[in-house]
Amino acid sequence: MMSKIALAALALSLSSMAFAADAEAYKMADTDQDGMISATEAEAVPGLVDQWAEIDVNQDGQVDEAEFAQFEAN
Ligand SMILES: [Ca+2]
Repeated sequence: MMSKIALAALALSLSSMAFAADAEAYKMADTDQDGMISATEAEAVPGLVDQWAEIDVNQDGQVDEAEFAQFEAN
């Protein structure tokens, strides 16, 4: 039986692994490395263009890392 502390530590390490994977995917998608994913860059990411209007929460025509993390979480 795992202690609550061990479970909490496990949950924390799993969530930071998921975050690292998101950050890696984000870097891959940001082909010009300007820190934002443009609509053009999004065309290379499966599913991203389809959900663009929902993902681009602030409607600035770019997807930032927080918006992308939300997309990855769905
Ligand atoms: Ca970019």
